[in-house]
Amino acid sequence: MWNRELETISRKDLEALQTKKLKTAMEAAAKTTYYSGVFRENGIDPAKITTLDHLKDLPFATKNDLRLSYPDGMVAVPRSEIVRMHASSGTTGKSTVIFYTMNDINAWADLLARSMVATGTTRDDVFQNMMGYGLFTGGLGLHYGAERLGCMVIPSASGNSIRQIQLMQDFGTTVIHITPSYALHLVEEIRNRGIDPRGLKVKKAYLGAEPYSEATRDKIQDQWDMEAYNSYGLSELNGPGVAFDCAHRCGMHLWEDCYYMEVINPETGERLPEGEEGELVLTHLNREAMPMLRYRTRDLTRVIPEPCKCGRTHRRIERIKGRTDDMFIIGGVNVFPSQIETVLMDVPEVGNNYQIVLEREGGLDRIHIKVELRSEMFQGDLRDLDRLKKRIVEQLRSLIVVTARIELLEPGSLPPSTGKAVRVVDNRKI
Ligand code: DLL
Repeated sequence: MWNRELETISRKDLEALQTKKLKTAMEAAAKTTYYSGVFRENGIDPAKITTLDHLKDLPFATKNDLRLSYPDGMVAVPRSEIVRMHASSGTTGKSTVIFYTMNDINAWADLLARSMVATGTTRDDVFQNMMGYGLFTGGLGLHYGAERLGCMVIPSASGNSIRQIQLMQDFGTTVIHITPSYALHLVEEIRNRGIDPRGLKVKKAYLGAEPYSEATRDKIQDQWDMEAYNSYGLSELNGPGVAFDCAHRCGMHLWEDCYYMEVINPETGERLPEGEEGELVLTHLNREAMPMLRYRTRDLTRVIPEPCKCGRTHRRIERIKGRTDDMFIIGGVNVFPSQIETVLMDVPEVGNNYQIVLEREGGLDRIHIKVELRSEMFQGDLRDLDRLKKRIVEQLRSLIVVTARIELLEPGSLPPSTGKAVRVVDNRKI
């Protein structure tokens, strides 16, 4: 284990540690514009926090609160203390931006080194990091963890399959970090080049950043002849390293010395008994730059109450079952249908109805948008339609970072909406 004392801490001592840390976290939060307002409105005094139960009086924080607090309404330290920022993928910038102090980066790297060790990775491994290094947290998050552990890191980032394959072959990569959809695609690319993926040295994959099923994990493991470990995290709570499979691969240990978890009924907001499925709510227990208390992740899961065979006392959560909002993840990019709608409705030629269809082709996610145009558009030149299509594709690419296939339709072509419109049809088998 990376830190045996912390990873096998008794539940009683863990609770005492969490309580102590919660008090500090709330005192830090009080320095932010956002939380000082929330505390004042709800009559909360961080100095009086003596049990974890006190957290119940605090309203939940949401992605929208982060957006409204942009850029620094949730920041608790002076700008000179901040050493890095990240932003959630697939957004236009003015949304969820996360800041870190040097201590935050160190604590985060430590959690990832701990997670990697839990899967059996050692300093002898060659770690190829195929996650985005841009504003996304996936790349740098694991990068620093792997370096801390002492692996040789290949910071290859996502995409460019030919180079990925070459790197794996030339440097004998043993562990990869990759989205499940890219793992499915890359294995095809490897086979297309006449290479047997099972002959490569890759023995482990860390899969995360998007939902996938147990069947997909099995398929990936089988095609690559390796072990796949589930990794969960979200930008608002640092990024990856919130919860990670251990060597037993039977649910992800949520690192409870750093994150306090609650599972709530998404309709009523009430806390559910342990083991019941609901929405995960997380409190970061030791972040300096950007304290985050009772954050509604919108992710559905349940706590596995039984102890794990590995001996770690931090409870496990099950694979994420879905979300309580309409966000979907396409090729690792988080997209809200409303973002697409905003782009479409900004185009004067666009009519009233549209549909987003998600497909998986050759292991890659594709987004296909069917758009009804206003009737007068069909009296003009075909070239105009072509130009319009290109304009919509460009707008979507620059504003939401997705490349969509656009199909322009005459009015009335799509099923009319009677009640709640079905805007997204997900044909991917995930
Ligand atoms: O996806 C952080 C991350 C990077 C996690 C690399 C794991 C590996 P965001 O872009 O903010 O951050 O997206 C967070 O992605 O709320 C979930 O809905 C989804 N998600 C992340 N990991 C998993 C997983 C990163 N293992 C959102 N299974 C989260 C299912 C996942 N969904």
